[in-house]
Amino acid sequence: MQTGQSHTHGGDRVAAALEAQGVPFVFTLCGGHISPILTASKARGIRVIDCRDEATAVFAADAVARLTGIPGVAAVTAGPGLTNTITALKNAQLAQSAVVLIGGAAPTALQGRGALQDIDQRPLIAPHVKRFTKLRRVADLAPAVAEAFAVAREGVPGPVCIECPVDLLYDETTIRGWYAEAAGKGTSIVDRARRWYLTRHVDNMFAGSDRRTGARARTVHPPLPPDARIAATASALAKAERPLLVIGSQAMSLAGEAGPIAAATAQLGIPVYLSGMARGLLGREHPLQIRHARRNALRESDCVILAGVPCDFRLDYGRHIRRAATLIAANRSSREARLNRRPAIAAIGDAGLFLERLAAKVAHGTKWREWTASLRKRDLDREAEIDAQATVQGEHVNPIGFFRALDRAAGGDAILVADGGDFVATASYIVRPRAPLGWLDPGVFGTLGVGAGFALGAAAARPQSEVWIIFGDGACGYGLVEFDTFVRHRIPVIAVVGNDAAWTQIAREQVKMLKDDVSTVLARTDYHKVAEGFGAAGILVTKNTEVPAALEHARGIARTGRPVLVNVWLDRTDFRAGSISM
Ligand SMILES: Cc1ncc(C[n+]2csc(CCOP(=O)(O)OP(=O)(O)O)c2C)c(N)n1
Repeated sequence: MQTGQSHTHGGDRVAAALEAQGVPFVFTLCGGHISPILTASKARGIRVIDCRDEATAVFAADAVARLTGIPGVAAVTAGPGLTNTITALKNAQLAQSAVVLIGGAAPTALQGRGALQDIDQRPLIAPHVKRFTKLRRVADLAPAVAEAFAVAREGVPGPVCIECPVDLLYDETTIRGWYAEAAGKGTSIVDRARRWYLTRHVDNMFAGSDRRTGARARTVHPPLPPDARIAATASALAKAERPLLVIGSQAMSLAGEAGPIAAATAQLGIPVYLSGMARGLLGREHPLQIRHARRNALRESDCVILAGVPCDFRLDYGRHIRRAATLIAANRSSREARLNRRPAIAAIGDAGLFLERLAAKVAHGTKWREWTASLRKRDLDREAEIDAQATVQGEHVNPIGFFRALDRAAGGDAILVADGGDFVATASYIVRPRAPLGWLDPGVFGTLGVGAGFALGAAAARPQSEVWIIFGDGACGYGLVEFDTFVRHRIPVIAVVGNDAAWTQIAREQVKMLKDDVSTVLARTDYHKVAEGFGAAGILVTKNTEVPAALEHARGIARTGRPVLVNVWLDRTDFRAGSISM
C-alpha cells in the first residue's frame, strides 16, 4: 500500500510502515539509538511494551507471530541490545517464526570509528535471520520495513532484521545540525575537506526523502502443495490399512486457517498425533486424537503422513517409521521434508493447506475404525496408569496429580506456555490444550527462558485468554524479572513454578551416569515472594490438598488484571525416568 504521507523524522517513517502493516504492538527495551521509533510508534497508537531483557522482546514477538500468523515486532538498541537477542532470534529461526527485529546502530559516519556500542552487527545477526538489511538512506526505511514483513512470512517463515542507524531516525534539521557541529568552522584544507565530505554524506542520507512515497507492501501467498502430490497421497490412503497422521508446528503457519485445518483433519478420519503448536488443534478430546505410545503406532502404521513435522530428534530421526510404510511429507521446506528419511511423496508447500486440500479429495470417514479403536484402547490403558500415579501421596505435591488438577482448572480459552525440563515434559503428557494455538513451547532449539516473553506476547495477542506459564524452577530464573513488566503493563499471567530445588532433567541422567550432581542443585527458593516484590501476587503450595483451591485462587487474581505466581513444592517422581535430553 501507498502511505503517501509526510513524516517528522525517520523514526516516524518506520512507525508509519509498521502501522501500514497493521502492527498493534512493538516489544522493546529502550536505547538512545531507537528512541524516535518508539516515540513515533506510541504517537501512532501502536502499543509499546517495554520489557527487562531484549531476549524477552524477541520471544514476545515470536509468540505474536505464532498465534496470529502476522509477524511480531521487536525493537532493540545497537550493540549489546542486538547481541542480547541472539538466542531468541535463533529460537525463532529454528521454530520458523516470522519475527521482524528492528535494531539500532551507530551514526552512519561514525561506524568503525569507535562510537558508542558500535560493532559490525551483520556477522553476528545475519546467520540467525532470513535477511539482514543495513540501511544507509532515510528514503529506504519504510520500504525496508514493508519488505521485511514479506520476507519473514514467505516460504519457510523466519526472523528478519533491519539495522537502522540513529542518524536516519531524527529529523533532517537536527541531523544537519549535528553534522555541521562535527564538521566545525575551521578554515584549514583538512577542515574544509571534512566539511565537504560530511555535507555530501548527509545529502546522500536524505536523498529522495522528500518524495511523498510510502512503503509498498508485497502480497505474500502461502506456497500451495502441488495437486499431483495431493492426488498421489489420496491414492496411497485408498490402499492403506493403518494410516497415521502426525501434525506439527509448521502446519499452523497460517494461524488464521486453524479452524479449517481442524475441520479437514477431523474429516480425514485418520488417527492423529499432534505436536508442538498443533497441540490443541482438535480441542481437548477428539476420537481421532491419540496421545500416547507414538513410537509403537509409527512402527505399526503402513502409511505415515507427516504434516509440517521433520524427522528430527522429536520423531527419533524417523527411525520408528517402517521402511515398508508409505511415507508422505508435507512441508514448506524441501530440506525438512527429506530430513533423515526420504518420503515416497514429498508435497512441498503449506502443510495446513495440504490437509485442507487432501480432505476435499478423501472422505474415508470410518474406514479405519478398528485401527483407530486399537490405538485408543492403548491410550485409555495408559491414562488409567497415569491416574494411578497421580494419586500417590508423598511429603509435598505430586507433579502428575498437579497437572491433572491444572487440566481441570484452566479456562476453555487458556494458552499454556511451557518453559522447563521434566516439569514441562510431564505437563505435555498430561495437560490437554483446549483449542488450536493453545500451547506454546520453544520448539526444536529447546531454549530455556522462553516463558516470560512468550506469555507477554500471548497475552498481548489474545487479551481475552487466560495465559498460564508452566515453569521449571530452573527455567523461571531467566524470566522472573519480567514480573515487573507484567505488573507495569497489567498482563495477568498465571505462572506455576514446579519447585523441586533442582535442574532435574539434567540431574536425573548426570547423577545416574556420572554419580555427581554438581551444578544441578537449586534451593527451595521463595519464588512467590520474588513475584510479590515486583507487585504481583504470590501463592505457596506445599501439599496436594492445597492445589485445587490455589489454582482457583490464582485464576481469580488474574481475572482482576493482576499477575500471579504459584510456587509449587514438588515431590520427586520417577515418571520421567529413562528419558534423556540430547
Ligand atoms: C538456555 C538453556 N540452557 C540450558 C539448557 C539445558 N537444560 C535442559 S533441561 C534443563 C533443566 C531444567 O530444569 P528446570 O527448569 O528446573 O525443570 P525441571 O527439569 O527441574 O523440571 C537444562 C538446564 C537448555 N535447554 N537451555
